Amino acid sequence: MGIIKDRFKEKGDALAAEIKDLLKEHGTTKIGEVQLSQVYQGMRGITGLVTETSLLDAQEGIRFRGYSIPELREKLPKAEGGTEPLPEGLFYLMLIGELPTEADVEHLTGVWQRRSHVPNHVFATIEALPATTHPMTQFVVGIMALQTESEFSKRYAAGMSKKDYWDAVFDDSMDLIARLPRIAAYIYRRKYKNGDHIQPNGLLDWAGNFAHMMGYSDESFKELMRLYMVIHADHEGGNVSAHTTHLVGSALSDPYLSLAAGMNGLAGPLHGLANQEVIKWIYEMREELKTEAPTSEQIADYVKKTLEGGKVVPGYGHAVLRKTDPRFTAQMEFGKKHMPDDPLVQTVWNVYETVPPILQSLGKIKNPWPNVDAHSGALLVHYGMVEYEFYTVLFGVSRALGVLASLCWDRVLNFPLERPKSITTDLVKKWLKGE
Ligand code: AMX
Repeated sequence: MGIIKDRFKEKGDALAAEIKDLLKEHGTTKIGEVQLSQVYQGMRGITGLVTETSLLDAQEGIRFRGYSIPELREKLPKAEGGTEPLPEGLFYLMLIGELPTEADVEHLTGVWQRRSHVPNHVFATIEALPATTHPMTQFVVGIMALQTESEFSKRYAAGMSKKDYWDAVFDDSMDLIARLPRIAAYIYRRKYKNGDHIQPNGLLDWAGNFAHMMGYSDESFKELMRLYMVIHADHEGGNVSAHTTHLVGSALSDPYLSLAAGMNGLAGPLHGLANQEVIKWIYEMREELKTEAPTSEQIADYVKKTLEGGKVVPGYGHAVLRKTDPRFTAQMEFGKKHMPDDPLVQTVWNVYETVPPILQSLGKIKNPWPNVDAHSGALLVHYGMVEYEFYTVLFGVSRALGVLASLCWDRVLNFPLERPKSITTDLVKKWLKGE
């Protein structure tokens, strides 16, 4: 643990010094203009955040520290006998800014294994909720129950120096990441498998062990989890889950409080919940059409019906991206390799052929292409994980990697409390009248 923490601090101090110089020289440089419409329309296109872990290009998709998803699938270390990247490696890359060696990844696997113990009161708190409670609610309650373990809040109460904030946030982030798979798997087995829980396997990697604890022993499901945990981890800083975690963390709320806040945002249907909505939408379509393999014409009719009902087609569109999401493509490649004949997966591909031209023809949708959520559910169903309400929890476990790596950076760079200015429409009217 010491090694990675020291490396992080070294990188953090170096960048903090660079930023100081940069602001001294260029602090008053203008980097953009803001139009009134942007203020009213979700701040789209306004640059207002620094997030070091990843950067989104509207055409190319996400790059983590400069590496695209196909590059990561090639360059990051793999599990023995596997071909998909290990999420430990991606976390190392986001945190340190350099590709890890096999030894770095092995080290992180060991650190997370050693820190993965979840105290009993967390399970008892989850048990206090009705089993019917949405898995995302159970997940957030579990994270909040775990907040009793926060080093940051204990050290802050004891008068920790400002200089040490990063250190406590780092420790909390590592503990949280190590423990989340156990909490998530507990919720899964509680809600869907009669509370028949599976003990962790200390010989497995982080994602492999997560698959194991959920009850999936198939080697290719473990590979899917490794890929899934990598591609959902981060999508620069402005998305709801990343931005919320960062914002709440800026109040010096500890990583448990900050992550729980971000996860509440991920639970929204326009954000992380879209993956459950996609599979629900496909199931409803199959039921209505009474076929497992709807034709392109049938899909097109169903899409039109969805739109006429005033609903969005889930899994399509994006606030920033303007092309097919490379995270969709990575999952399509996984599907082509492991389950090319699966009818549900084929329906996802058929929807991909059919939906974009229809959305495009409406003229108002900025991105008619699929996002990450359009594919993930069908792959999970293939392995028997049909409980689609749970899918956003998987997304959340993965997203913790990115938002917590970023939170470590926020504190090592000493970012201040976030507090943008808001206005009233009355004030806008006065401005426009020149008052
Ligand atoms: N189906 C139908 N209409 C859509 C649409 C879709 N998939 N995507 C966008 N639109 C509509 C919007 O609702 C909006 O309509 P309005 O003007 O009548 O209100 C119009 O097209 C313009 O929207 P936009 O500028 O293209 O998108 P946005 O930045 O406002 O929203 C997003 C982006 C993702 C919320 C939107 O595309 C959407 O609702 N998609 C479906 C839900 C989804 O897949 N979300 C997951 C996103 C990825 C993630 O966070 N996991």
